[in-house]
This record gives sequence, structure tokens and C-alpha cells, in this order.
Amino acid sequence: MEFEYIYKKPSALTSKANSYCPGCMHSTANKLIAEVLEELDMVGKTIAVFPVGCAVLSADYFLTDMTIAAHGRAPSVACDIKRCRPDKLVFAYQGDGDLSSIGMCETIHTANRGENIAVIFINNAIFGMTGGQMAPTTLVGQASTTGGKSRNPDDVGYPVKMCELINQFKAPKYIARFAMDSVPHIRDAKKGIRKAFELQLNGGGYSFVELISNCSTNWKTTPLQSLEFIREKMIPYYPLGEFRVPEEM
Ligand SMILES: Cc1ncc(C[n+]2csc(CCOP(=O)(O)OP(=O)(O)O)c2C)c(N)n1
Repeated sequence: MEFEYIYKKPSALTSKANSYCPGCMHSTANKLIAEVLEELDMVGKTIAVFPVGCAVLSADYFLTDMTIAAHGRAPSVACDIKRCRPDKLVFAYQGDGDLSSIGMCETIHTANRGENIAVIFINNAIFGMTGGQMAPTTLVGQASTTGGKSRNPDDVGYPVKMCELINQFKAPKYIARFAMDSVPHIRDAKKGIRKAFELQLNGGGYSFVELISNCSTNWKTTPLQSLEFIREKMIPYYPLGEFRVPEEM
């Protein structure tokens, strides 16, 4: 009996079982990127840059060329690689602690220079790998191991909105925020990742794709509750949408 596959593992991924926590949407984000690479026939022509944080686990799952950058330095490493190898598709894949805390400087200067790379930003509003410390993106009212029961804005400021910040610069070409809480939103996210990669391949430009994600382990929720948290708490503060799109798209 012959079977026709209507769903299969993207060829950009290894066959290793992933070690993300149960319900973690990093795995889905990995899969979306892998699907787009396959669709664009770029699996063998891509260099990924992974930082520290749970994002680094991705290095075990992609079959692309890759390197791992020190905490926060992924965009700088990515633009060095892209300048040396302009023929390659280059993307950095970073968590919010990495991108908006220790790496804030690299993030905004890379964006301001309009480097020809794509940055995929997994915002789960917390330092995940190290055990749930407060990140620049942790919400007011959200518990963390370093912020106590609730982020106190009088003490540590309000959560930083990265798309809105990057949207202040002239050079970036594509800036968008999506959420990983539901099938329709995940489909939109894939379209955004594709636009970012296509932009780099056709004419070039800096793109920033934020994916609002979860961390049920450190949020101390079930995986399903974590998706509710995205819907009820994160999306109202971090509105979804495309902030900037090149005219030709
Ligand atoms: C210079 C440096 N400082 C701190 C650390 C410790 N560290 C490892 S992972 C991590 C948190 C990463 O959090 P985030 O970027 O939000 O990613 P997530 O794990 O939530 O996906 C930190 C602080 C490190 N490895 N290097």
C-alpha cells in the first residue's frame, strides 16, 4: 500500500528529538524557519547564528551551516558573516534576555546600520534557560525569580517593546510581530519569516521578526495555560502586526 505524505519533517532539520520543555514554542519556531528554508531551496546556502539561552538548543536541530555567538552578540556575528559571505542567507535567532538585555547595544546598532541580515526574536518575557529571571520584556504583573510576584515599573521601568524601538530607525526594511499561540497566528508567523528571508535574497535589507512565545516551565503554567497567557496578557501589551513592509512586498 502506498502512502502519500501530506505532512513531513522539513529537510532543514536533523532527526534528533528536541530537548525543549514540553509545550515550548521554540520547537515550532524552529520548524517554521526550517520549512521556509526548504521552500526557498536555501537549506545548503544558509548560515544560522545561535546565541546562548534556550535558542542555542536549535544548533542541534538545523542542518544548515551555523555558529554560536556569545550572549547578546548574535547580530554582530551575523553581520560579520554576511559581509564576508554575501551569497549566503544569514539569520540570527535570539531570545529576549539575549537580544534586549545584554545584546541591546548590538541589536539596535545592527538595525540602525540596516545590515543585510534577518533577526528572529523569540520573546517569552523571561530568561528561560537560567531559571526565570526578569527580562526587559517581562510584563508588569508578571512574576519572576528576580522581580518577585510582579515587575515593579517604578523600580525597573516598563517592558521594552522591541519592534516599536527598531521602528524608530530609518534603515530597517521589514519589522513585524507575530504570536505562537494559535494555528492562524503561527501561519502568519511563517509568512513573516518567509518575507524576511525573501527580502534578504532579493535586494537585501535588515529584517526583524518578533515571535511572542511561551515558557510554561518558568511561568509555572501548563503548556495550554501558557498559550492563554500569550493571548490575554502578552498580545494586548505587544500588539501583533507588520510595522514596516517594503513597498514591493
Ligand atoms: C556573558 C553571559 N552572561 C550570562 C550568561 C548566562 N545565561 C545563559 S542563558 C541566559 C538567559 C537567556 O535568556 P533568553 O535570551 O531570554 O532566552 P530563553 O532561554 O528564554 O529562550 C543567561 C543569562 C551567559 N551564558 N553569558
